[in-house]
Amino acid sequence: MSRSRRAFVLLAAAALTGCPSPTPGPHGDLVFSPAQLPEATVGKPYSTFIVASNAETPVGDMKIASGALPAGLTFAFREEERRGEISGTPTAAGRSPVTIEAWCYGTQRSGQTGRQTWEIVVQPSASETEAVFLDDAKTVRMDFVKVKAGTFTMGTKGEEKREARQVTLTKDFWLQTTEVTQAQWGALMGTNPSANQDPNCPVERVSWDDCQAFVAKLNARLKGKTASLPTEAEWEYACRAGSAAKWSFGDDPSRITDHAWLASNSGKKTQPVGKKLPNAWGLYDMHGNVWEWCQDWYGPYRGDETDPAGPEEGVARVWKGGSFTSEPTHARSAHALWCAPDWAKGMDTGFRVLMR
Ligand SMILES: [Ca+2]
Repeated sequence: MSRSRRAFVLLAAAALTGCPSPTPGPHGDLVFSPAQLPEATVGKPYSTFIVASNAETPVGDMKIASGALPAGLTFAFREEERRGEISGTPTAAGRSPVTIEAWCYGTQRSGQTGRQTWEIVVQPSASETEAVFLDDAKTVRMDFVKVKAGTFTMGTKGEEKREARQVTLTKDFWLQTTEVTQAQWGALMGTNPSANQDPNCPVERVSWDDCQAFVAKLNARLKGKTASLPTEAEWEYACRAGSAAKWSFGDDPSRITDHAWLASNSGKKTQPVGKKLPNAWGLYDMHGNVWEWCQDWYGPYRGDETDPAGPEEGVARVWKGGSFTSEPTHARSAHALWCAPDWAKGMDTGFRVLMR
């Protein structure tokens, strides 16, 4: 086997196994580094170089052969420096496998090609968290993350029955990082109405009225804070976590099963909370698993608003986020359904708690 042929086989093996690249020979080989890309963090600038040759085997070109970069990052071949660069500021947590292919040029290794696959991991940004214990022995806890006040576009232009509008939330709040679990429900209510019984799964078959009873019991335990359901605006703002895209991680539906339990991957039942990737603010299962009751009556938007709390009266309360029975489009950040507040038969309907 010729030397260049041997080098190519070694590179192909490295690409398949994810092993570190082979050591360059005396005339230079096409090599990739680093073997593993450093992790990125949402909201923090990211820059990493992919060098694909040593000095004696200049790289002629380099491109993404398959996969997609996390939202907010871009790939560029720096022709003058003969190397690839991934840079930008990630906007959503997640994992993205990406295969980069390089070609070399010049007399020694002309036409040599190599590929390597990396997994780019983007972690959520560091955030303020708080735990609330639901029993005196401190065995059952609810976790909350601080959501800072801000302005966002609520709804999606042209895709919802209600026109998109600008909404400003003037007060910080704390939102539960997961849906309320059956263990949490049981600790305060002493019951478990759920169809799919599992303490780590979200409680379901709860009406909006039942949620108010849970919140009242929680408020009796809280000191210095008040719990409620989130308004639809608060829920959607937290779900988006700074993203204007269809889902918190972007517009690519092929990535949704990293973030959500939907009809395609749930096995037709609820799943334990917090097992999929969180959004950029550290909130889990905002897309999928169970629909989440919001505080508001469902109704038309009233144009741009500050701290909107929905219509003053109505017949149905808002559901957000889609469930384990949903298609991706029904799990979009902007999408909403509605239901009578005393309806408690939804095997895919639960909630999460807001505190301020
Ligand atoms: Ca959910």
